Amino acid sequence: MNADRLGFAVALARKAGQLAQEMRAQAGGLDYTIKAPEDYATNADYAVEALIRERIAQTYPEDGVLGEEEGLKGRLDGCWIVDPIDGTTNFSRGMDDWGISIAYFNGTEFELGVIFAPDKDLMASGQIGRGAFVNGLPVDFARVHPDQVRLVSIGYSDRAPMHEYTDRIARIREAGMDHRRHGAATIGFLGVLSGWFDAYYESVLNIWDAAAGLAMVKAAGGVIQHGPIDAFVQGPVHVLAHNGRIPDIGQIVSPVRAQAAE
Ligand code: LIP
Repeated sequence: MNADRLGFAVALARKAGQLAQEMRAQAGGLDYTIKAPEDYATNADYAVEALIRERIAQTYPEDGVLGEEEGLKGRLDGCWIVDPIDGTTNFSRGMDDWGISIAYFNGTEFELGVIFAPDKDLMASGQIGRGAFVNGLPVDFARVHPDQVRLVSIGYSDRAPMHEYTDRIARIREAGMDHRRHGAATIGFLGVLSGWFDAYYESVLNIWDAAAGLAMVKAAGGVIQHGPIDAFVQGPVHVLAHNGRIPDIGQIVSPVRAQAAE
């Protein structure tokens, strides 16, 4: 049975978020697996990914799944891209800036995406050609925030040199804008969709952190840029998503890349 993929993903993200919250609330707390100095997973990350894989296999057995914890299983051209818990550090410390990220990649583009932030009770969903929504309300980038100071969400990890990050902040400030960092790409994307931010950028980001957000910002009529898909499925690339109100944002966040693209 092939249900509507977007509706399926929304229901699945909600179920996944509930499981993550329940596991965090259990007596004894979470178990941790250290993957690298700045990178760890909890037993909830693994359990949520297992749940998502199981439900996809039941409903869309022909589809592949590329997940943060277990990699790619099955085909890539018709594949779900899943971050079971994006922002694991925030999640495990009890902060609310984390999300479940589920996207569908049709072999050419990120066709649909869902981000659910359970502690904020925010559900974003979108599909190319059908627009994007946050808690059922259509995303409308034409609605201009009266604040003249543009707000840019930027991600940073130890996968990039520190000076790259501080230089970026300096350029954002020099351009008369302000910035935020949340430690979870899903929150950056959710912020662009919700109107909190005008743009989100991260120079070194994995595909499972970004696929759903990119699909939704594009579906809502925003602008997305990222490294080539071939490179993206192999490892992290740069990612930019914005509402179209800062035409030179690419040059501001990454002058080197913008020049290379000219
Ligand atoms: C996180 C991203 C964040 C990045 C972190 C990490 P995770 O994802 O959402 O933007 O800066 O290094 O990759 O590992 O919590 O799923």
